[in-house]
Amino acid sequence: MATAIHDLVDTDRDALRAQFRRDVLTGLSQPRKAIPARWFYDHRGSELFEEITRLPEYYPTRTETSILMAHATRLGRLIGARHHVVVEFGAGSATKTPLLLDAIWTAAYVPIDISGEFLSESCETLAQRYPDLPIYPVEADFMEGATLPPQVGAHPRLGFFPGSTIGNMEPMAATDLLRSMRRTLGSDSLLLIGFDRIKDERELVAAYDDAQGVTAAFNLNLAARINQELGGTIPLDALVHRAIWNDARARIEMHIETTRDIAFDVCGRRFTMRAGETIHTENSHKYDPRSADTLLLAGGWEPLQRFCDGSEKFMVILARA
Ligand code: AVJ
Repeated sequence: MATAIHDLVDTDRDALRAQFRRDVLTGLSQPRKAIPARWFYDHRGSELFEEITRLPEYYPTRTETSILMAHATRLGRLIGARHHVVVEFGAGSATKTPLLLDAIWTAAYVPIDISGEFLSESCETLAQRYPDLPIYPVEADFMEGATLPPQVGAHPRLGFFPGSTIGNMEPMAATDLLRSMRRTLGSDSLLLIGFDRIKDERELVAAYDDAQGVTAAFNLNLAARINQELGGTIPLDALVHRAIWNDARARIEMHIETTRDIAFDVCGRRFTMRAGETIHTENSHKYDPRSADTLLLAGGWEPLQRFCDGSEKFMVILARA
């Protein structure tokens, strides 16, 4: 029944590996060690993230889902009766996608994700639910500006960027990404994007430091991945997970902290860390309605409608190019 799934556009798995190596070596060589958050998502990391989305403390996924469910009809009316090519950035398991696909007219679906293996699995599931929908999976880092498969045709495009993934980027990078999405999608396009909201610090920190330790495992999986894929010798037993709220920058930061002085190799290069030193592994920026609108406008998108939950935890914004 997977006849509508077109071949995975696997542009550059080798390039991806080389980029991982570069990012890790560069990141560990800095005075303040930092590795970009996108490298969390190997197959194991993508699975752990799915587990995070089901944690009692991690409210974003279920809140965004409830927003999309509550406003599906209105969303459908706003988007209108034209068929759109839906392009999902960082599609992952694509669990929220049916909420959108059921509400609008879709000519084709283009999920873009950095983990091709994970992408193939989620496309199978979607293809069973939508046997007539053409699906064009693209394995790519959407941060690098993806090109759409030409077969998708000339329909207007609807970008779908749920989950508050935009929060991983610092404002300047977020602006660049929004502009690059506008270029990818064209001037006759819409964007449906999720933002996590600024809220009580305890609630935010709990969402990134859960009682079951799943987020800790997700964070530390990055070190395990470096050991496996880049011939690393990082002593995993010396590492602990940290999640802190940076109020000045309105973001949750995740770090991997070392409990003792350590020395290790990656790709034949030697690195040291003092006890208490960290590798900064993620930023998750939080927004209020104004800062989200300002960011969208700077990125070339005009906000049309904001959808929120009753507790003001999360928001989904529909914008046009
Ligand atoms: C997938 C980037 C939206 O920032 O909340 C979850 C990733 N990191 N728990 C987020 C994440 C730790 C997540 N995003």
